[in-house]
Amino acid sequence: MCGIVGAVSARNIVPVLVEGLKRLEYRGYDSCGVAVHQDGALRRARSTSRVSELCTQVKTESIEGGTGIAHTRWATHGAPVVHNAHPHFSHGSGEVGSRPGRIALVHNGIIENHEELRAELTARGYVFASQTDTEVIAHLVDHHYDGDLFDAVRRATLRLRGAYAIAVFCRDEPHRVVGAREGSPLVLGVAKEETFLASDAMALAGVTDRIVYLEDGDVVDLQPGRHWIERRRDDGSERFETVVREVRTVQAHSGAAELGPYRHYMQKEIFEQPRAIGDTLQGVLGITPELFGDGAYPVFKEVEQVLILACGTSYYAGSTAKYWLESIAKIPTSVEIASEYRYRDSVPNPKTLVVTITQSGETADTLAALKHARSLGMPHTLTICNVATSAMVRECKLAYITRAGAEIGVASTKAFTTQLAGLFLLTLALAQVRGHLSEEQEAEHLKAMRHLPVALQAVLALEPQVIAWADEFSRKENALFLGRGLHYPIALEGALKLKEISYIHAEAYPAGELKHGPLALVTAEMPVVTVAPNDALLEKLKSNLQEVRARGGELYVFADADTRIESSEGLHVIRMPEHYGALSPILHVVPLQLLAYHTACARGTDVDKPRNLAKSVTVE
Ligand code: HGA
Repeated sequence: MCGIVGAVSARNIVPVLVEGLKRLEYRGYDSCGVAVHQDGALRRARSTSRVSELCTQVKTESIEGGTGIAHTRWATHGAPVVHNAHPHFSHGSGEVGSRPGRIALVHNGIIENHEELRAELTARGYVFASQTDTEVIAHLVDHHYDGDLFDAVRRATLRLRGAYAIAVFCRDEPHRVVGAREGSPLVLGVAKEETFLASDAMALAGVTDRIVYLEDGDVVDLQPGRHWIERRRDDGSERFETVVREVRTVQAHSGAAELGPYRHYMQKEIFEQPRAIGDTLQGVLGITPELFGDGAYPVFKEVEQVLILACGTSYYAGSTAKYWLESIAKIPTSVEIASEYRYRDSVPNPKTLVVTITQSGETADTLAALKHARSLGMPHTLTICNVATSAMVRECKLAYITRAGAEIGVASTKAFTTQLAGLFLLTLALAQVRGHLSEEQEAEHLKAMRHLPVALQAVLALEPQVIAWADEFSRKENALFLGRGLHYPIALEGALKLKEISYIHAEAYPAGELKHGPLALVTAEMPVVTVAPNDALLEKLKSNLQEVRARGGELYVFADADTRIESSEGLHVIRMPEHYGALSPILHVVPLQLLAYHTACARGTDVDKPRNLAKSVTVE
C-alpha cells in the first residue's frame, strides 16, 4: 500500500527519495510525489503516472535539496488526481495561490475526524486544495507552528483520530524532518551524517541497514546524523516523554528483486514455492511447541480453543487450518474476518489461543482485531507472519515466521502456501501437547512435509496443461469454483486469485451447496473449476460434477492421480501428480494460481499490480 520516504542530509537527497519510492512501488499506488526544501522554499513534483515519470519531472524542474519527503498514494479519500497526491502543503489564510504555505506533509492511513477538523480549520481561514483527509494534518501542524516543528507535530497529533504515519518538514527549519505514527508503520533509518524515515525498511535498502522501529504514539525528530523520539504517555495526560528505541541492524533486502526468466513477479513467486516451503520448514527437526517461541508449552497446554483472525488470502489459509486443527489436534477452532470480528459483539474465552495470519505483519484490520481480542481479555496471542520485524510479530507473544521472502506480486501466492505450512506445524504442536500425536504420526507428518518441495515441483510441471485451459477462460466473464472439506477454502482462494488479477467474476462454493442455489447459474458460458482430491468426499463430489454436466456446464477438474475421473465431452481433467492426504491443499492451490495467472496474461491485465488493489493493506 502507499509508501513514505523522508530524509535529512547535507547532500541532494532527491535520488534517494525517488529510489526509495521505486522499492515500494510493487505495493500498488495510484499517484506519487516528492517535496524538498530548496532555496528557502518548499518545492514539489506530483504525478498520477509511475515513479519513473516523477523522476523525469524532478530532473526537468531541477528539484533538489537535502531535506525532503516522498510518497506513493493509494487513494482512500479523494480521487487519484494530481491535486490529491501527496506531499500536501499548508495554505494559511492570505497565503493561497502562487505562494504555498510553510508545511509539507505526507501521510499513510485515514484520519477519521477529518470532516470536523476541516470545518474548524476552514473557519480559521485555511483553504483546502484537495479532497483528502490528509490535508487537514498539514494545516493543523501549520496552525500549531510557533517556530518548533517537533512541538507543532506533537500538538497536532493530539487532535487526530484514526491511523497515520506522517513525515513533515517546514520551510522555516531547513534541516529537520518530523515523523509520527499511530496505527500505520514507520521506521527510522540511521546513518553517519544523515537520517531517514520510511514506511518500510525495504525503502532504505542501499542507504542504511540500521533501523529503528517506531511504535504507536511516537513522534520523531530527524536532523542530519541524529534523532530524538518522544512517546505520547498512555495515562490520558496528553503529555509526551522521551524514549530510546533500539537501533537494529536488518538484512537489507530490496523490493526490486530480479525477475530472472519470468514474465511477472507473480509467476516467479509461484515457481519459488518449493524453495519458500523448504526454507519455512528448515530447522524443523521435530515437533515442539517452542517452534513458536519460548513459553509456548504452557500456553498450548492451557488453551481450550483457537480463534484465527485474518483477511483476504490469509483468511483462506486460516479456514484451511480450521479443518486441520479440529481433525488432527481436536481443538475447537473458529476463523474470523478481522474487519468483521473487531466490530461485532462476541463471547470471549480467556483460554483461547488467538492466531493472527498476515503476510506483511502490518495489515491494519488484523492488527486492530488482535488488539480487540486482547482488550476482551484473551492474552494468548500467536502470529503466522512473513516479516520478523513487523508490528504484528512485536505485538504477539508467540510467532512462527514463514520464510517466503519478499512477495512483490499483489496477489499472494508463496505467502499463502508458507502460511499453510506454518499452520500445519501449529496443528501438530497443539496435537502433541493435547496428546493427539503419537511419535509415529509425528514422523509420518514430518516426512510428508519434507517431501513438499519435491511434490510442488511436480505440480509446477503442469503449467503447459494449465496454459491450454487459461486460453478458454480468458474469453469468459464468470467462473464457479467448487471444493469440499478442506479443499473448499482452496476453491475460495482459487476464485479470489482469478478475480484479483484477471477481473473475471468468480465465486466459490462448497460442492454440496451447488443444488441449493448456484446451479441456476450453470450454462455453457460458466466454467466450473473443481478441486477433486481422492479423499473421503470424492464420491459425493463426483455426483456434484454430474449435476453440472447434466445442465450443459463445462467442467475443469484438478483430480488426484488415483481418482478415476477421465476427460470427456465438456469434462476437462488435469491429473495431479501425487495424492497428498492432509497436506494436499498446499499442492492443489498451485494449479489454481497458475490458472489465474495465465488467464490474466491472456487478457493482458497488469498482473503484478492489479487495478484498485495494493499490497500490505495498512489502512482499514
Ligand atoms: N487517506 C490518505 C492516504 C491514503 C493511504 O494511506 N493509502 O494507503 C489519502 O487518501 O490520500
